Amino acid sequence: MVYHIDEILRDEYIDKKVTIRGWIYRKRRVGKLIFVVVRDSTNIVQCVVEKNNVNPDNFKLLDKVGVETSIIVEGYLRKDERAPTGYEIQADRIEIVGPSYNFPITKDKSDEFLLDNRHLWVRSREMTAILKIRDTVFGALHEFFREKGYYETHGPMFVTGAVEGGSTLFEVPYFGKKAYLTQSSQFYLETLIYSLEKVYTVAPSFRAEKSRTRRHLTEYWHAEAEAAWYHNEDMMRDEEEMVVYLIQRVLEERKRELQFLKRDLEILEGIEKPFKRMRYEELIRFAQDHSVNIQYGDDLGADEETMITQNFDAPVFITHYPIEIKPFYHRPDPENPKVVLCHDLLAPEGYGEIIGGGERIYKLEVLLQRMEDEGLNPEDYYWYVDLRKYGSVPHTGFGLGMERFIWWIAGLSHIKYAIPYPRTIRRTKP
Ligand code: NSS
Repeated sequence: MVYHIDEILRDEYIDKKVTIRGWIYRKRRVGKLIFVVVRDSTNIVQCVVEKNNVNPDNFKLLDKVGVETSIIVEGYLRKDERAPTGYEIQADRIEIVGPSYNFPITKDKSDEFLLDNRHLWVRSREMTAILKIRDTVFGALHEFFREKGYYETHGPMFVTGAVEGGSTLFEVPYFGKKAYLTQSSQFYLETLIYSLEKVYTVAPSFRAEKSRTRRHLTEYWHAEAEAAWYHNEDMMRDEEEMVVYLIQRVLEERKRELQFLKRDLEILEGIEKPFKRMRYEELIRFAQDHSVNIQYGDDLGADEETMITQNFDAPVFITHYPIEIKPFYHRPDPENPKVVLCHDLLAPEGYGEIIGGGERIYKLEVLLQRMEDEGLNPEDYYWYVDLRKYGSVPHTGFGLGMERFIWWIAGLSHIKYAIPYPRTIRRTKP
């Protein structure tokens, strides 16, 4: 019977006949023996192939081929403390399926080389661990929203206007006209709450970010939600519940992968709701007290986020940003219209912003005034303005950068490791 490696690494399979298939991870010849460590998507196992036990041609071929050769091995499972995962397969049949010679990825390759060969590097045990964590996060996100009564929906990727300011729009030719790649599905989700009330989407967002930081991609996966009748605090409660849920699911399902990546689990295990809330003005004072060079009215840059959140050991919500540094759609605080009812969630340990969200302006006159202040033409946003004319309601939403989240949870050094094929300012291949 064909098994996945992880299934058979247990005492009940000792002396049983098993077949596994995978790729050669390591190989070494000792006299009449070849030790091959085989990996599949689940784990690795050592196989010992003795010359006289298998077909002579296959033995010869096995001796010649290199790592990443695909192979089928049949044999008896034995316990062996010296083998990397505690067991060994004593082979009596091997089959080389697809040989591999001179696999380009060897030890000590540069980061640039690994990125150029990402199509091969995704096979590494590091990337495999990260991709499994990513899978769990995406799955758990859908579980969370569905359980909470949100409907999944979708906005278009070709759009004609900016959500988060014009400077990071990618322009694309569109049959003789201009279109842009979406920065956020928010405005479309806002239209859909009038049908479904609570909606979410997981979709790519595109940002022509010129900055080269550890936290910016030009294409990233964006989980966004929007809910009718919600105020800022209502949404923050859903978000902290979501973050705790995602962490809990990753800890349940992917502890082994986190350990493989040497993630400090104690911090993750200690994260519970409610998260601390801090107003922007408090954050600025906190930052100044911790020698960060920042003034009231400044937006947080990547360096400031790193320095500030190195002092945190749990996520913190920052609310009430000055109106000038947030996009036009944010609802001014009725108690102090110089600030808006928004929230960013900053992850601890130097990771920084993972969520941006807030309450939206729902009164027509206020929206038109804010658009005028920002020099925007309401005609470009006619459908967004329409929502304030026909039964407008208070509503709130947010966007979570999926790679930012995975970057933090997996404790990675750069966001580019959180996605199979990163797109950055200098990279569109492979
Ligand atoms: O610009 S955001 O802060 N907010 C929005 O786009 C809102 N329109 C979302 C909403 O309310 N529906 O981006 C949201 C999150 C941000 O906190 C990051 O986690 C992530 O999107 N983000 C990014 N991730 C990776 N790379 C880049 N360049 C990036 N930009 C934002």
